[in-house]
This record gives sequence, structure tokens and C-alpha cells, in this order.
Amino acid sequence: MLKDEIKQLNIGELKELCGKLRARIVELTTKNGGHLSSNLGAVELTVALHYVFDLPRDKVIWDVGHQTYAHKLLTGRDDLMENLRCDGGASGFPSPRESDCDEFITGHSGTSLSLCLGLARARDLKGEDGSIVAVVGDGAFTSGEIYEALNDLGDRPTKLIIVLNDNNMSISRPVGAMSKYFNRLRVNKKFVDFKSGVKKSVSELPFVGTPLVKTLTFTKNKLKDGVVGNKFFERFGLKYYGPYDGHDLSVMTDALEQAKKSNGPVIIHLLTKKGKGLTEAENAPNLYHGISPCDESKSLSMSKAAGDALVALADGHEIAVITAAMADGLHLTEFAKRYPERFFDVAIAEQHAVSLAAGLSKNGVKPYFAVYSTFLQRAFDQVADVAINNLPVTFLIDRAGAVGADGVTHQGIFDLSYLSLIPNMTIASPKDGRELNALIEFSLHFDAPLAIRYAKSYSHDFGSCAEVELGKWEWLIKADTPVTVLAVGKTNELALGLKRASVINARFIRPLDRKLLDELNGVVITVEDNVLHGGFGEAVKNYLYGKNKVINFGHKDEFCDIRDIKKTFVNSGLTTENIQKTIDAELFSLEKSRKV
Ligand SMILES: Cc1ncc(C[n+]2csc(CCOP(=O)(O)OP(=O)(O)O)c2C)c(N)n1
Repeated sequence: MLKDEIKQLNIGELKELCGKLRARIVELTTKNGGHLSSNLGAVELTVALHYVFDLPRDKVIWDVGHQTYAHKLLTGRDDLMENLRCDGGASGFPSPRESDCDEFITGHSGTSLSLCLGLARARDLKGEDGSIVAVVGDGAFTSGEIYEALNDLGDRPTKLIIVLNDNNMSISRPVGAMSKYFNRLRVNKKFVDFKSGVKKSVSELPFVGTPLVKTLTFTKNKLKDGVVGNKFFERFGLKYYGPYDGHDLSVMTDALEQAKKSNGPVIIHLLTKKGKGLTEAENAPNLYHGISPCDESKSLSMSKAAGDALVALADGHEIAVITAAMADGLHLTEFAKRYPERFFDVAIAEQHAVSLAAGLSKNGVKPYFAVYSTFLQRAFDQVADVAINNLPVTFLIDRAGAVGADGVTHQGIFDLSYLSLIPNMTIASPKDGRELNALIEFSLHFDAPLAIRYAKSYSHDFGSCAEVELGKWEWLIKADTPVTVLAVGKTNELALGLKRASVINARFIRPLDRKLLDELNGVVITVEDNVLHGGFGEAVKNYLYGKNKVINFGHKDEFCDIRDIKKTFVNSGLTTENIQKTIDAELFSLEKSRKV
């Protein structure tokens, strides 16, 4: 079924289509993993949008973009979806490379409204027509950028539709005052249900049915306004409609048709159920927010090691833990349960999280901000402020390096570079969970900004780790050879299999272990799960300039959309075999030059 055929269907047929889309989404995510519950909740909404709007002339921007599977299936991508999140298949997020019905590559929360406002203002400047729709979840509505866009929109309003997809869930339970506000609006759900009930009984009446329903809808909206008595959105110049049942196709299509006719900004509040149609997902939407393919092999979890270390540290120490809506993925739920007063889930607000940590540290509480590498990018400025003020904030940077299936928008391959730019920032990276634990213990008494970055998982337990000392590296293999490999974090696993080379675990990226570097003779090979530009290898090369030959292994300086971690490593030459080849070639040429 394609989007244009949808417009010919009646309500019964549209419902049938929704059932088929749901079944296909379950089938695809079981095979390939993905954002199951968010997508199941957005099926009717997607069908209603395609029923009312005409893409790509009209434009729909999905916030984050993780809920676009039905949209992809309706826009000619069924074949691509067969390999969802795999190389050569559809991305798990919008991608204009796949379809002209996707405007932007997205994946980070809170950008949709700004993007839409830009599209709308360009449309206006060029004297063009067409609807522009932002689909924003209640979780995404906690992102600060949404309010920056609302503020701007309120200043210079234009024709634009916001669909608030409110499933009362972010990845886990949504937090914050805005979420409480949505709860107040949600209380009026009874009007929606009542309206739907009325609609069912009168809409079949010839001639009077539709107008009567419209009048009733209008009356209910007026009534609702009176009851809620809160004009939050109106203060931004938006006309608010809802809340409506986001699984009732006829109610939604009516509301969207009305919105389409409006010349100003409109917000339509839809109530949806995350995981809709699959009992397990409806009952535990957080567990089914992002699922792994069923045959994924289990590896050791760095995130769990971090979560456990924080729980252990909290006993007897004045620490606090902060997350920006990622408690589940970061294994912080146990900490939250045991120490609720010292746990701050600030919603999708990374910038705020960093400054909050700055405030806590200034007033004597040691803060740990646990965050995915890719999402810390938007708080670069706040991280720099922490460093300017030399505050003892510890950043636990998870999902660093190649991330696999989430693809180009989620790669954590830039953090060593962007953090290395910031003066006064100490950066460390552990090779396994044991060393992560040791670094977190070390951080407790470290009186300055510290970033500890690590991949989601590791596959080798090194068994022991040398005591952590600031800027001191760890010898893993001391061999009688003129080649030394300096490995960062996860890449120590690759270096272990090497022959005819010494191996050092470069656990601090900043400061470098200069004393050790000064002692090294011969060829130095650096290995890191980060782009080469601005990373660890470059810093070593600069330091050893004129003294040692330095060869760097790392990711290419490009956006990387490879959806598999191993393949990403292979693509970057980050394999034991490839590094071994370089070692052997260097040994050969050293030998040759000695003979000459
Ligand atoms: C800046 C940023 N931080 C964190 C995330 C991770 N993330 C992806 S979806 C999501 C929850 C979004 O909730 P909502 O908008 O309500 O969508 P739902 O999945 O509930 O439909 C989060 C926190 C992100 N994509 N971007």
C-alpha cells in the first residue's frame, strides 16, 4: 500500500491497513531490532497524516525520527525495510537519501519545530503554499530547543502544525513540570471518548451527520478550554485542539483537516499508547522502546559496570547522579531506586544537565552526568564552562565509538576530538568494566573536570588492572621489539592478539603519559575508536614529532553510516590483522635499514 492509495480508502479499510502495518513492524523489529513501542503507537497517526497531507509537497518532520517505520512502509520502502537498521537497508531514522518524503536526517531530540519553522519561513518568503507539520512526542517536548522555537514562532507566527504525540512516556516515564501539565490536559480525555461515542452514533445520519459532529466537536473544545483553564500554548500564539484519541482515525483526520485550513500555527494534542496492539509492549513500553535483534549475542555491559560502580560509591559519599532521560540504557535504575533524592532525571535536556552538575559541584556535592557520547555533543558549551570554572564534574560518556545499528546520527566517534579541544579537561577511557570501576573510584577524589568514555559493551575481561594514577598508562605486553602499540579503551581487545609488538593501555587520553612516551624508541602505533582528526593519535603524533615515527589507526574523518560495529571497525582498518600487517611491515623496513 502506498501513501496515495490511502486517500481512496474508507475508515474500515484504513483500520485494516493499520493492522497490517503493525504486524509488519513487529516482524521487522523482531528480526532487526529497533524502536518497537514508539512505532506501534504512531501507526494510526501516520496513516491519518498521509490521508490528509500530500507529501512531499506538504512536509512532515518527525521529532527524533525513531517512530517513522509506518511512514517508511507507506512511502515505497518496504524492500529497504526488510533490512531495517542493517547496511544496505532502511535507516532507523528519517533519511532523504531513501525518499523525498523525508526532509532531514535526524536522530537527536527536540529539533523538529526549529526545522519546520525554517521550512515554513522559506515557504513564505518564496510565496509558496503547503502544510508543514512537526510531529513531536511528549518526551521530545522536554527538549529546550522546542521552547526556543516556540518563543520565536510566537514572535513571528506563520502557518504551521504541531502534532503532539502524547503517549505519557519518554523512553521511561516522562519527568518534569511540562509532563505534569500534559497530565492536566489528559484529564480531559473523557471529552474525547464522549465525542467519539457521539460521532459513532450520529455520523452515519445522511446530510446532518458530519455538520452535527463538527458542531459537537467545537462545543466540546470550548467546554474543554473552560475546564482546563490553562492557555499555555495560546500564549505562544498557537491554537490548541485536543486532546484527541490518537488511535481514532476519523477524529484525527477531522482534526488534521481543520488544522490544514488554518492560516496560523496550530497544535493538535493526540493521546496515544506506546506499544499499541502488542500486549507485552503496551505493558512495558520502556523495555520495548528499543529492542535488539533476537539473535544478538550477549556481551559484557560497560553501562552496567558504571551503574553498579555508582551504587557502590553512593554509600558513604556525597555524590549525585544525573541523566537526561536515559536511565534505562545507562543502567541507572538501581541507583534511582536506592537513592531517589540524589538521582536527577532532567528529561531530554543535556545542556541543563551539565550546568546542573556544575551547580551541584560548586555547592559540595560530587555530580556524575551519565550520557551517551552523541547526545553530549549539544552541551559542548556547557562542558567548556565546567572546565573554565575547573569544577569537579565527572562525565560518564557511554556509547562512545562506533554504535552499530542506530547509524550515522548516533555514532560516538567524535568525543575524544571535541573534548580534547577543551583546556583543563582530563579524559580517560577504560579497557573493560573492572577498569571503568577503578576510574569511577578514582574520580571521587579528583578535584577537576573528568570525562570517562567507554563503549556500550566489551568482550574481554582483562582480569586485573594497574592502580589508577592521573595520566599514567598501563603496560599490557612488554616485548623486546622496536614497535609499541598504544591502545585506547575498547581497542585494547584488538591489540591483545598482536605479535612482535609491545602493547600499552593508554587509559588517559589527556594528559598523555609523557614520561612513558619520552622513553619509547622506535615506531609507535596508536589505536582508537574515534575519528583520527583531533583524537588521541594526533596528540601523540604532535608530541613525538621528530623523535618517533607514529602511525595512527582510527575512524575516517567522515560521517559514518555503517550499521554494524564490527564492520565499522573493518572499514576503518581497526582489526588485529590489519594492525599486525603494519607492525610486520615496519619491522621489515627497520631490519632492512639496519642491514644497509
Ligand atoms: C538529544 C537526545 N537525547 C536523547 C535521545 C534519546 N531518545 C530517543 S527517543 C527518546 C524519547 C522520546 O520520547 P517521545 O518524544 O515521547 O517519543 P516516544 O518514543 O515516546 O514516542 C529519547 C530520550 C535523543 N534521541 N536525543
